Amino acid sequence: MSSTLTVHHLRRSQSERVTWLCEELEIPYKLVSYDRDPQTMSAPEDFRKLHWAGTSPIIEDGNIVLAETGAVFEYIQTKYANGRLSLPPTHPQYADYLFWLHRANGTLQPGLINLMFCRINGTPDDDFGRQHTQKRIDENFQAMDLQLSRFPYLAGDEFTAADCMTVWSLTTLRLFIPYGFEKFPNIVKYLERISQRPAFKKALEKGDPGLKPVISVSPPENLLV
Ligand SMILES: N[C@@H](CCC(=O)N[C@@H](CS)C(=O)NCC(=O)O)C(=O)O
Repeated sequence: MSSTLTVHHLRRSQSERVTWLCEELEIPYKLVSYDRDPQTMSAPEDFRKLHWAGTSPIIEDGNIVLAETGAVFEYIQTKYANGRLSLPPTHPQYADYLFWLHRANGTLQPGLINLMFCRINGTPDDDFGRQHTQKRIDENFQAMDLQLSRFPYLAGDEFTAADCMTVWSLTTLRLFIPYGFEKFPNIVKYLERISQRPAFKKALEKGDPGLKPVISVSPPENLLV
């Protein structure tokens, strides 16, 4: 298959999900990588000027420039995947597929980022907003662990884009906010399985050379913020 797709990848960021998706789909793409500003951890100016959103991921395809992971996934899946890595509405696990595909960016990511800022700002543990967000995240991990005790992947028996969408929040994001999975053995086993996938390894090698997948039970020690 030919493609004119360029993935603009900010290292140590959630655009890891897009390079991984492309590797799983075996789509040809051009990868352009950028480093975060070491002081602010923001995207550099040459990345920010690609799209007003200035956030990673950003893709280019012909004269289209697109940001926002959910939109980028839908674009790639619709234009280049021909149904691969998604489940059709007739599939018995279609609803699970949709739920976990959207749960990652709709609830999990915003919650975890909120907790990251609480930590950076020194928000007290008993702050109402912090407690509320923590409860949501704990419930999410519990539900995810239960699902993964029944099935090998989030949508069920098949590996799908819902896995590509979610794993970053369970791995590399932990370099920014330390949380462990001591209470969630099925998430840990799932991450071990995922880390063995050739496309996952390839995406990390290409986009974030030297980054060891953060799949440990306990939080990583060398945080980036
Ligand atoms: N909801 C957005 C969030 C994107 C986002 O915040 N990306 C972070 C990287 S993990 C970013 O670009 N940070 C650098 C910056 O804001 O300068 C998406 O899924 O694309």
